[in-house]
Amino acid sequence: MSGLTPTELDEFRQRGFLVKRGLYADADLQPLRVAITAALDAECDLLIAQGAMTEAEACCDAPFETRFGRVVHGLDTDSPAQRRILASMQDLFLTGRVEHAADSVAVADALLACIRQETVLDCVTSVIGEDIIGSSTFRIRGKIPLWESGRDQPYFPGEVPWHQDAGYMLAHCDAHLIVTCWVPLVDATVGNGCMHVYPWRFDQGVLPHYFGRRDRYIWIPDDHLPDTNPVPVEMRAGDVLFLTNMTPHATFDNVSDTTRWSMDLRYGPMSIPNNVDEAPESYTESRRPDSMACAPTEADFVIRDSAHPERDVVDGEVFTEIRMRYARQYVNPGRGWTHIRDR
Ligand SMILES: O=C(O)CCC(=O)C(=O)O
Repeated sequence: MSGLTPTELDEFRQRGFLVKRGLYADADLQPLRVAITAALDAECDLLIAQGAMTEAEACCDAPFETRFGRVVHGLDTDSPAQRRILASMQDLFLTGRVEHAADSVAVADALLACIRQETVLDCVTSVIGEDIIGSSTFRIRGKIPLWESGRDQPYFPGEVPWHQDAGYMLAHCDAHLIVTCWVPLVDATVGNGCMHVYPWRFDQGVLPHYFGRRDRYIWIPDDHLPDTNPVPVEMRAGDVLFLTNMTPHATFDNVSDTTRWSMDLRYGPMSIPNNVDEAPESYTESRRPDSMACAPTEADFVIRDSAHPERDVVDGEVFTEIRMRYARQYVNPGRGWTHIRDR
């Protein structure tokens, strides 16, 4: 049976999270792993050609699970080569703000295939209906072993503190249920930084977030977290964790020797405020926030429009073009969270 069963749907509604095992087969994820590896190869080749890195430091023979962490840890801390590798690999989801050494369409193609995976879309359809907008705030993350948390750069490798995805979106979007699918590309364990969640219904709403961390993440301080126990969610590669935009979640330091690769994908109903077909220039400082897309600095795209299937984005090149249109769109009024020192 495709999609969520009534029991699963009920569980998702009551707890705000649900794990579906094996929605992606290994062969579904492999093209993305290959594209990530090719992107890392290209960055290393460029740095080797510039004399900023040695062949040995590129760790070409290391397996996918360990290579990225070994490359980063093998380079001098905060050296230009280490910063470059981190910045480019952090931007695998393509903001257009980093010039990649590799052809980025390869990653876009593989990622789009994962976003459009039928088994996943069927489950998303069970929650929000069959007409679906892809929110561009999807990410590919490599959480590196033993990365010092809270460094100045907002790099993904360290911990991602407690937050709700709604905390990052504009406030008028709180009324809309947006589904996050968190998918590990390698097995995710407590040791390598799996997801932790608090059971929390969508209608329980947004908790106070603060800013002021060196790594620039916003977060929910401990005394505002739900009065229950968080749940560590260990998963195999290809399992999918479904969350709502209100589910508090976090990931902590990776104390293993593998890099915890994952992707987080976001799906909204067609009724969600979005920027499909909007010119990025229409985002000006004077525009009313409640007329904006939920995440205004990144381009949304149509995943499924049953009345107009020609609008569906199915091609990696088109997908990349849509993303790139928003590469210089920085206007985001935010939601006015408080700095931690003013608490
Ligand atoms: O993958 C991670 O480490 C954190 C992901 C996350 O917090 C999110 O998808 O909102």
